Amino acid sequence: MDSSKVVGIRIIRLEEVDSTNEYAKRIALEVPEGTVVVARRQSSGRGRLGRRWASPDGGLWLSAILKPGKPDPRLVFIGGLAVVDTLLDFGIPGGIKWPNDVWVSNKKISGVLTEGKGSEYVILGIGLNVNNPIPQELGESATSMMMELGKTVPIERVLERLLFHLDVWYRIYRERPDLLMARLRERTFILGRTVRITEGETTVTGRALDVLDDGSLLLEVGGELKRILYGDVSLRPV
Ligand code: BT5
Repeated sequence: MDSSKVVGIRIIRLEEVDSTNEYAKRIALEVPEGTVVVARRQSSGRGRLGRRWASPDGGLWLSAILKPGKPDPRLVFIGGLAVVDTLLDFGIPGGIKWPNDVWVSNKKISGVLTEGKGSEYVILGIGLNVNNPIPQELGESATSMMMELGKTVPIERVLERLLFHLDVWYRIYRERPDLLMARLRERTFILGRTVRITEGETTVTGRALDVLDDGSLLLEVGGELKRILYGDVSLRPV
């Protein structure tokens, strides 16, 4: 076994939990870095800003406890890149919608939620639709691996591949963050496109030019350059 492996050194499996992120926060200080919490279903799965994340049986809902020593907005990209690589292992091409979504065929298949406590830990939460039904209220906006492939997918194998890729990307992040950012730019499908970014009450529309080294998005708005640190991106309907 590779002794330098970090993510997935210990896996805590739960039948049901409120949220794997919440569970991970409760144990973060007592467990070694790389511990992963995975649940068959979540009763209160969450997205950003307290939004609901549908987490029925059949999907992959997990949180990895990382201790990188400091908060860093780029940590969320580890999740997105690992999901894209995992999907590719199953023949599904996907792309990252900065900062935290993975999309396939113009639909959301995965979301990443990072939450931290100062320099103590960062929880990297990942939701990936595998064989689970997509709730009606999400309509055409979401997809699953099963829907893309037209057959059920062995979820244990998906978990194994995802943990493998998370471990690889976490190590790349620590040793060569420039390589992480280079791959992120390749995988971010919004670059070059006109996007609308909403953060709270503020909305700005412009052309996404680049993801900068610190993880922020460079936007061209009416001939001016703007750096966006955080927000919800939607592609402008054409
Ligand atoms: C996210 O938030 O995309 C981050 C989702 C993180 C979920 C994981 S599951 C394991 C861990 N434990 C948790 O409690 N959370 C993490 P955001 O960008 O805010 O997107 C939320 C929006 O995605 C919702 O408002 C819905 O529109 C949509 N959505 C909800 N459930 C979905 C699903 N299963 N598949 C696709 N889209 C979904």
